[in-house]
Formats: sequence, structure tokens, C-alpha cells
Amino acid sequence: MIQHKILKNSFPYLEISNQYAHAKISLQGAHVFAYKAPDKPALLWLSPKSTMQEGKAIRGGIPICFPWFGRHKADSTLPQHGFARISLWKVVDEEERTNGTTYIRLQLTQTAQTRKLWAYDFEVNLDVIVGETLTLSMHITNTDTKPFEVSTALHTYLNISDIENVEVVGLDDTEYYDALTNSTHRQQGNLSIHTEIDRVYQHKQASITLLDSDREISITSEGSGSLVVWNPWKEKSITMADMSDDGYKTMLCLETANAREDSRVIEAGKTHSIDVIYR
Ligand code: TA6
Repeated sequence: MIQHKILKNSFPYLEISNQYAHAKISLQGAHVFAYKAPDKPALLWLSPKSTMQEGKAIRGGIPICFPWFGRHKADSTLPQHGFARISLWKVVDEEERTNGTTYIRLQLTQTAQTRKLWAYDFEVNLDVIVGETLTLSMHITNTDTKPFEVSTALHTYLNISDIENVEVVGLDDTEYYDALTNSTHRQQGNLSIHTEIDRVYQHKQASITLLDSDREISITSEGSGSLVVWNPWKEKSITMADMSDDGYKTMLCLETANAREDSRVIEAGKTHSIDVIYR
């Protein structure tokens, strides 16, 4: 079933339920903010303090960072992580498929507002497939007459039992930039997290796994060479109005990205796609 709903403060979203899972996608940001299979814990973490209001990014789920990741290189007054996650997308296709999965396509194209922030014509289509797995495919098409460069991320907040219980497998011997110390290092073995972390791993392998005490989540991607790992830990959580003080304990961002040196130049008329499957 696909229901078009409105949250209390006129915040439009889709509610999807089928034999495999239940999911919610806000039209602001084409933002998947809930996904749960019947016999598993929720895949995505969502802050109970997220305001779900127009123009404010939802704290949790899968925010889309486009057309830049992080702060804008030249103008720090522009929205962090670009404008896609705070823009209203259109539902351009929806289908309950014969295999029991549900397919939704949401689309964002340039507007007078976006052109003030980023002077290019573009079309981004996000395809979401809700099934036994959650699949997102982001297709970025340059509909302009000149090339443009983008840095992007599917900034996924994963729901975990406790940050001290988890390990990330598949990053061994991978170089990373540490944003906290502005330095570059190489991962030794699996990644476990016992303090604030904000890293961009480069040349990552296609599949990584999050091991938690009560389950494993595998993340398989194409079109993305970088993975961002972020947890604000306690001190930063306390400063975030849309995060409870101990919210950091049950979330970990593993972000399938084209970030930093993995940013992409897309020629006029061409499309770059990032695909990710969570199972
Ligand atoms: O995920 C990496 C990061 O760039 C962190 O530096 C932190 O800023 C995080 O994104 C959250 O950003 P947001 O704008 O959603 O608060």
C-alpha cells in the first residue's frame, strides 16, 4: 500500500507498507526517514527531537546531500550539505510491483531558488525500492550546457543497539581523512567507535558490514568511492537542538558518498548514479 499523508504541520510524506517492510519518505528532501522489516529492528535511526518542519533537515533517516557535501567550498553561509534535503521533491512514479516490492521515484530539478545557490540546470531522480532490502538509486543528470562538479552523500543514520557494541567490517587498510584533526590516516582492522568520529574513507570496497550485538547490516554500493563515518558523541549531541543528549548512543552514520576527492564532474547531458542496497 502507498499512502500520501500529511504530518501535523503540513509536512507531506509517503507511507509504504508491503509484505516485506514498512517505510516512510518525506517529500521534502526525498528523505527516507523510516524503514522496518517485520522481524528485525528498525534499520534507520530518527531523532525523537527532529522537528519535521519545512526548510529544516530531518535529523535521521537518509538525508540527501546534493549538490555539495559538507560546507560549501566558497561560501559558508550557504546551506550545509546543499539544498536537496530542504527542497520539496515531486513524486513522479509509484508502483506496487508483482514481486511484492514497492517502487517510488522522486524528482528534483532546478528552480529560481536553487539557481541562486548553484547556477546550473539539473535533474535528480531518486528511486526507492522497499522490499526485503532497502534500495536507493540516485541519478544525477546534467541538463545544462556546461559540465558541473558535485559532491554528494546518502547521509544514512543507522539504528544500532549501542555505539559501544558495533564494529564496521570492510574498511581495513583504507585511507581516511579525519575531519576532527584535519589529517589523513589508514584504517587498521575493523572500525570500532568509542569517541566522536567524523571521517571520510576513500577508495572503499563496494560492500561493508555493520556488526551489532543483535544483527548485521550490509551496505553494498555502486558509483560511490567514499564512505563517511560520523557520530557526534555526547558533547556535540548536547549542543544539537534536534538530538537528545544521549541520542548518539543508538545511531551511527555510514554515508555512501562522492565526498572530497571522490567528487564527480558530470558533463552536459550525462548522468552519474549512486546505488546502495541495505540488507
Ligand atoms: O556526516 C558528516 C558531517 O559533515 C559532520 O561533519 C556533521 O556536520 C554531520 O555531517 C551532520 O551535519 P548536519 O548538517 O546534518 O547537522
